[in-house]
Amino acid sequence: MDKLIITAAICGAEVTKEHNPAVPYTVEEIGREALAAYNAGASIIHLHVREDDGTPAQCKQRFAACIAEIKRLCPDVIIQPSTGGAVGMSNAERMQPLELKPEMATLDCGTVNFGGDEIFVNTENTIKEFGTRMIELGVKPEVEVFDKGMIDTAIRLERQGFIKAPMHFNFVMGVTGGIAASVRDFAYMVDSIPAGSTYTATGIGRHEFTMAALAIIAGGHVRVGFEDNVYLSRGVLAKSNGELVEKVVRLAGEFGRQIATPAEARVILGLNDDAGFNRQYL
Ligand code: KMH
Ligand code: ZN
Repeated sequence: MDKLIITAAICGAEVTKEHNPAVPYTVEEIGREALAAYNAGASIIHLHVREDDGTPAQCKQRFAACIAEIKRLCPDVIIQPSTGGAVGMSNAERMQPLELKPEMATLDCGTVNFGGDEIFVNTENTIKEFGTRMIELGVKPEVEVFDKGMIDTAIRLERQGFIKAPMHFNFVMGVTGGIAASVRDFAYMVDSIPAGSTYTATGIGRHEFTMAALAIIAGGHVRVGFEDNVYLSRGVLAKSNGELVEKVVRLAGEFGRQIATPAEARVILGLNDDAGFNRQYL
């Protein structure tokens, strides 16, 4: 079994300091949270950015500033900007961080309800546009799937040349409007991806660590972080993203799964392969 890649989604677009005062907004705070996650064992930082007042941002300049700060503090970590941004952003806004040629970025493979009137829109043409630009710029997509049908979409678009194989998926489970975070549905997702693919499991809210445990056992990888959950355990707020990563490391230790360094994660994900992915640091 491969070593375990831990991704820390340190910031998100929807969670705020009202949910947990440690949620980072400023460049300095984002650097602090990335470092805490990295020191605890994260090899990938999934990155959203904010204005200093917490407003979700997506501009290239803010991403560049945050990436520079993270690289200063943890030079070898893999940085994975979000192209999902926040609900309501235009495609042009969302694509901006790709121009910085990060090693990875998210590629959301379908539209999903986020509860109430919130809809996270990813039409087929959006996915094709983002996928094409990622191929042009040598960015490895993390294929974000909120339901099983999104896996089928990704497989179809890979066959049509909009995504390169082998694909790396992120099963986002337990979002309102998406697939449930159940053992049955986790197994269904794992069984549905093509041979040779890799995957990360993300459980939302109270499902964060149950999905992590399943992925640890099944040979997948794990994402945790304030974007998905702000609690260390029931009713106990995490003091930092580092605490959430530490808990995954403890769970992995109990099951005898070793933790991947960023260099090892690059090998597992094929980031060093001659597939046109960006190897240089920004
Ligand atoms: N904030 C959501 C609208 C991604 O990072 O690609 C989208 C999201 C997915 O978080
Ligand atoms: Zn995200």
